[in-house]
Amino acid sequence: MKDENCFTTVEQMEADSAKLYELSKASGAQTWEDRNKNQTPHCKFGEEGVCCRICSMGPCRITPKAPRGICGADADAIAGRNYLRMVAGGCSAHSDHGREICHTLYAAKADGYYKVTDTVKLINLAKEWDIETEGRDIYDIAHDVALCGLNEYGKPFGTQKFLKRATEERQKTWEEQGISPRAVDREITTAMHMTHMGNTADAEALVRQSLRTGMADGWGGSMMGTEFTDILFGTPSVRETEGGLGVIEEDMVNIIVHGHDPAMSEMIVQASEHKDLLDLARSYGAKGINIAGLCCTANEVAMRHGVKMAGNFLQQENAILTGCVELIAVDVQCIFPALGPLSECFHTKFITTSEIARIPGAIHIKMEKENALEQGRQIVKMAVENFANRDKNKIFIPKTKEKAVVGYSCESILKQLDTVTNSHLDERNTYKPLIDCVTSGVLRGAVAIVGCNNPKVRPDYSHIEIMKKLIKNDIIIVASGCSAQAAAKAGLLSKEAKNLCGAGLKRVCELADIPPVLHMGSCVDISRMMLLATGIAKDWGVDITKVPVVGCAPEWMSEKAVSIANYVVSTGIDTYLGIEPQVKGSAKMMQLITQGTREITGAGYIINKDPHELVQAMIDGIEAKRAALGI
Ligand code: SF4
Ligand code: MSK
Repeated sequence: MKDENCFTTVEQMEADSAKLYELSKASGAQTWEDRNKNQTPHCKFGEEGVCCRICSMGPCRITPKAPRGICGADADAIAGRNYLRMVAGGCSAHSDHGREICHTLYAAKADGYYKVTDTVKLINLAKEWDIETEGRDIYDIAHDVALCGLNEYGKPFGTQKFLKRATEERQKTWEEQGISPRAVDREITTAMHMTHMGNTADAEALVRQSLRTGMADGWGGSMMGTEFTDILFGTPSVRETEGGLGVIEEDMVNIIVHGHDPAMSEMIVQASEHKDLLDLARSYGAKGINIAGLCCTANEVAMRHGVKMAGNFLQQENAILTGCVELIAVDVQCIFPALGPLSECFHTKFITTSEIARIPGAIHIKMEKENALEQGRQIVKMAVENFANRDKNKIFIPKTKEKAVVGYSCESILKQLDTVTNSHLDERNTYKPLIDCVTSGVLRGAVAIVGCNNPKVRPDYSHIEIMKKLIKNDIIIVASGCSAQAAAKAGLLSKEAKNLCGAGLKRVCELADIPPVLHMGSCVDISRMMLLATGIAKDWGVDITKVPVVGCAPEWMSEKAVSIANYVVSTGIDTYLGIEPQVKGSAKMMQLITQGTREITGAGYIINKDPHELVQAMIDGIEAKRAALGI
């Protein structure tokens, strides 16, 4: 059984990256490390959120000597507008992804490439949305559900249907505070309109719209993205895989899938199992076809097929630098434009597949729902035929990889909890066993750790340090996105990681047969975490703000993360950030996001760039919630 010294450390990961970086120079490659040097120090006005370029009288920058822009907007207005625009950008990305999945479900047919896999989930959702199910063909139901979902993006009246899943207390708070989101597109448009020149200059109003726009993401677009993906490709179930650059195989054709929307990667995974393509790979001297993932596409296919995870956000270039990636196929979001020129330094073919993400230097194969599998085959064939073009002098695959258990959807968690309560039938399909562990003190609480990497902090270090300290303190973790992959690389998604836990969490891991860090999926799957927290609050019978559960994004970088943080706070969950939101130039905005939202939603941000201080603040926050509950 592995002990503390046997898991891959951040130092080992850094040594791998350093070696790859060094070798990259011989290939004429440039990586984020080079560009980061060129970009630092960053512009102070941008970093503090007090540069406005919303109209062409500007850009206006706020200084003590020039406290207002030409139109009279002050630092609070400018930082607030920039912040809301980040939320709108993030909400639009998640929600357009969710909408695309709705369209994929709408196009699903019994003899098509996209089919309904989880019929139970489909029928449950149809019933939730008052769509007739009795005696109807499953695809007729699917089309009605998809249409109903699509309507959530642009309906003229009413609020998001999924809000009804929340606790009554949350629904009441959202309604009273005026942050229940209407149609997804409406909230994004309102955010853009409010921040147009000559509109809202009041920071609090901008923060309120940030909360509502974030809600349109988490309880709208993202939640639909998750539900519809499960219906199409199956609700994730527990399965084993591996994580780390060592999953790239020297003697196989390696294809990397990267991005977020699994419609493309699902077809590539299917095609890679076709006998004729495997035979073709063998005919080129390869032992087979190895698919590995990056970023959230990795999470999607790992949870449903056990596909291995090559790495997270700041490792996307490293994968190509191994010299053994025949092809990298991307869909949407978090894809470095640098992959175009970088792949040209190697034999790697770089394929874009979405009109949303067109990148110079890529071969563009627009995925069409009617031809999706043929296109998946075309991509796999291209990779196989490229195997012979490897340059043997450019090969270096780090050996580091760890075992990982993935696929903890809410359904999987409930199922796992049932295994420990088989004698208490009244406690089946509930979170009560988990709640009992928390109230008895065996577990102190739970943390949802999410988000990206960011060169502003030591990549992966914050994720891994924070997770290790939490599990040592008997705090269970749910993780998604690139945070989950950081955990995978460090072995924290393996069952052996129980040896890094405090006695209470170790016992829970043994009884429930789970790792201490539960992989819940991709960025849109943070909606699963909202439903998990909601389920716990309902089963416990306390307000969600009182449950000893907090959220954490130690290394976040994207607009999507700002949107997520807004819906997590709106859901009543304190959110600990390791990167400062770019509003520091406004004391009022800093007050609003850390304290002001507590008056509106009962939760706010705690910000600290030092991971050790941040994790201690989390532990203190969880203990304070326990004390308030009298446990
Ligand atoms: Fe300057 Fe106002 Fe225009 Fe912004 S909106 S660029 S602060 S004049
Ligand atoms: S992929 S949004 S870098 S978590 Fe979802 Fe990772 Fe952040 Fe993209």
